[in-house]
Amino acid sequence: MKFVDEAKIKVQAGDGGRGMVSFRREKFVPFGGPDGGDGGDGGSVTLVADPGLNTLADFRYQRSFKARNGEPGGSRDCSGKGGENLEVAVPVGTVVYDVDTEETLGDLTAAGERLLVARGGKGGLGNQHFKSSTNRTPRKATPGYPGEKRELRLELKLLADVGLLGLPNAGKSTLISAVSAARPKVAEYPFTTLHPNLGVVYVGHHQSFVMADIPGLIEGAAEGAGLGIRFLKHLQRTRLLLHLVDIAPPDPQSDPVKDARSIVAELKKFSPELAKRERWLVLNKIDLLPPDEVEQRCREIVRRLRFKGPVFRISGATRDGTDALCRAVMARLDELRAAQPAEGEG
Ligand SMILES: Nc1nc2c(ncn2[C@@H]2O[C@H](COP(=O)(O)OP(=O)(O)OP(=O)(O)O)[C@@H](O)[C@H]2O)c(=O)[nH]1
Ligand SMILES: [Mg+2]
Repeated sequence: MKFVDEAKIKVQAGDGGRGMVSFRREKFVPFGGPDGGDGGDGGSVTLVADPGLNTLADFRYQRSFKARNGEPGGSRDCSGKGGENLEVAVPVGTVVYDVDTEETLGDLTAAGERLLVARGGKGGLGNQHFKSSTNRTPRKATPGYPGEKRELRLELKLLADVGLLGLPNAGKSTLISAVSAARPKVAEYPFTTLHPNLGVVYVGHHQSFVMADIPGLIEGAAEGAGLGIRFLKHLQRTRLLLHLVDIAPPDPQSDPVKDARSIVAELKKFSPELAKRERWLVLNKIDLLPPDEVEQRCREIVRRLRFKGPVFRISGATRDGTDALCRAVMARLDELRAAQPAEGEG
């Protein structure tokens, strides 16, 4: 099970400008010395870790990056202008490999961290460097060196920001399918999901978060019932948990409140720390009941659970309420990040 996002890009640094051959031409100075300037250095390409990004998806559209060449040297000892460097923003956590050598070039783990991936070519030397006691009129200058070129493979291990918790059939996989490009299997029997799935949820243009769908939990999971609680480890680095509760379970004997409590009990057995993580209640499948009944059941569930945190009413199937939920999650994640940056964030 691998949660990686990958992209291949080409980077090319600028070539150095060539050196100039030129001689001083001044009134009353018949034989001016050499005054050809050096060429400018080519621009380099540097990757910069940007905490505002969390996917490599943008590299599907732009795959090649080239920095500017240096300008050639001029007369009168004028050096050519250096080519501008090019910075390419990548998400924090990106590991960079050279495609040809399979060598790891670096691992951008902290916001603002930089990695030079293609060095600009040095500019050539102007003829002023070649004068000597025996050669006062050198006609020699050197061309600039070519910039480095590389093909890179970028790899990003996705870390989930938000985890979905709930009984089997609560609708976790349906929700992640509704709000992200992840397409886990959805079915009306319990334990459809056998391994975690991650999805990137886009909110607006440049914002997104990563949601993790894990297999359903049941009472006794800590003792191995159902699929057990081992998948909870995938939620350990999340900042927020969404606890999905089916408000209209098909079995009339089942009690959503009791079920919700048992999930929290299993969570505590797995990790008291994870049990203290911020957890929102997401009452799902509201499309199955008339609005007044939804209202009444939701109120009762919240009251009996004595739940104090944010409560959302949604339908993963019709997507009713899912936008509002995702926007609220994004806003909360921004707040949490600003208050306490995770390792690797600035
Ligand atoms: N009417 C309705 N049905 C839903 C909704 N969400 C999920 N379902 C149905 O509920 C059943 C279970 O959905 P899943 O998304 O597979 O549930 P899950 O929580 O991922 O279940 P496990 O993977 O087994 O833990 C499927 O038959 C879904 O079609 C909803 O909002 N409304
Ligand atoms: Mg599922």
